[in-house]
Amino acid sequence: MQLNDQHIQHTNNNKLKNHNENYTFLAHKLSKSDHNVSEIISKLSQFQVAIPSWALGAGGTRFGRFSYHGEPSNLEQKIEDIGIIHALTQTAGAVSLHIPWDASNDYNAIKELATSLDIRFDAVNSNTFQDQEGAKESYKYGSLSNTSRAVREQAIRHNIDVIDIGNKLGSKSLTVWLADGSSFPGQNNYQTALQHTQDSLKSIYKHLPSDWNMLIEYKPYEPNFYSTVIQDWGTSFMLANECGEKALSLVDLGHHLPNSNIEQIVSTLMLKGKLGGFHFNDSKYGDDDLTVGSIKPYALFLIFNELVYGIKNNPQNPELSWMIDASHNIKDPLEDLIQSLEAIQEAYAKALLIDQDSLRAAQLINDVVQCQEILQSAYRTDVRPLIERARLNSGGALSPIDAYRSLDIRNELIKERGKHTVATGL
Ligand code: LRH
Ligand code: MN
Repeated sequence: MQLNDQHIQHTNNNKLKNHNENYTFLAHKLSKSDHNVSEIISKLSQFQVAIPSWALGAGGTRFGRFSYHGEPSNLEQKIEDIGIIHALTQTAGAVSLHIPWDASNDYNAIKELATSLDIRFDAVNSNTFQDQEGAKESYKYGSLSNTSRAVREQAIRHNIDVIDIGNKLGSKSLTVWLADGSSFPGQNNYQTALQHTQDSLKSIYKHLPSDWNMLIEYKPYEPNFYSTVIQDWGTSFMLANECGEKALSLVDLGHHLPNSNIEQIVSTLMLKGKLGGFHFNDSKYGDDDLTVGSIKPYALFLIFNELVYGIKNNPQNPELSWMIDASHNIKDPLEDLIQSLEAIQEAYAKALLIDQDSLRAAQLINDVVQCQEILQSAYRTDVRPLIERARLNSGGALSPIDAYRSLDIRNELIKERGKHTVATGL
């Protein structure tokens, strides 16, 4: 199923008047306080977030999985679904693939389809946390950190194959997340495991094309429940430094112990020029992979405050990969992703309204109250008319969720694909 301009315009018609009134009021208010509204709109339009190919079907847990019917059953249909999200939101112009879940025998055709839908390929993800049919070695006790050289070499080989696939598609970065760790005290020799991981990452790093990055994703626990080799930002940062300038840290918002100050981690990595990108999601307890901004929207806003500051003041940090990593257990995956995109755009737009100079001045004289006033006046601004205008300017829907429902897209997909298709992924 593909959407065209008529589909979108049809859903916008009865919303334009209300949008124009709200936008005119807000734009007038913001220009009075010297905000460059058209610059903010263009930044929002240029801001493209990669959709995880593994989150277009219903997710699940060990306690169960409830299908959503009409799920994509191959990579082409996954790209089409991202095309639908992008047509509606105009901010999902990229996909992050996961190999072998997205293995294909015709990557040229995949690239052509994606290009026709104005979708580019962001980071490609390797997978050494599951054993593949017919694989010689098992990752049960780890991959790049495994005590067995044969297992480590199989995992290194896989990452090199993933780079080759990414190269065919025009991707420019490899994401490495390792489940490697232990579930019981005494199970692992931590130093040996870390040394093996470092040496293995260096072997992979040697195969990175000159214009590529390697994004090292950290996580404190799960599926191992006592220790994880790449457990936190410090370990990822250390390994990235050991590998070289093309190795960077990837911040998955769900990969932090409760109450971690993630925006401080972001600011530190940017200052050191080692922040590679994000896996946006939200969580209440663990790596819950919930809709972005659904639990802690203020924390997301504070992260974007550090990003706006860093993008302006840290030229040493490379361009960032903006990606979602979520799992949809009870919501329609496409609606869930649309809500996540909206929350990301909202946090970014509110952060762009922060008067950074006044905040800096208040920080310098330790006017703590004023610092909070400056932050929260931006956070309390309803920026939705700005996001709507950015979408409208790019040919998107004023309200993507309303459009998705009024166009009855889920039922159209079920008509096309049937009720029993299952998407590869988590
Ligand atoms: C691990 C993770 C990683 C992906 C997987 C799908 O929790 O965040 O980014 O490989 O989810
Ligand atoms: Mn992730």
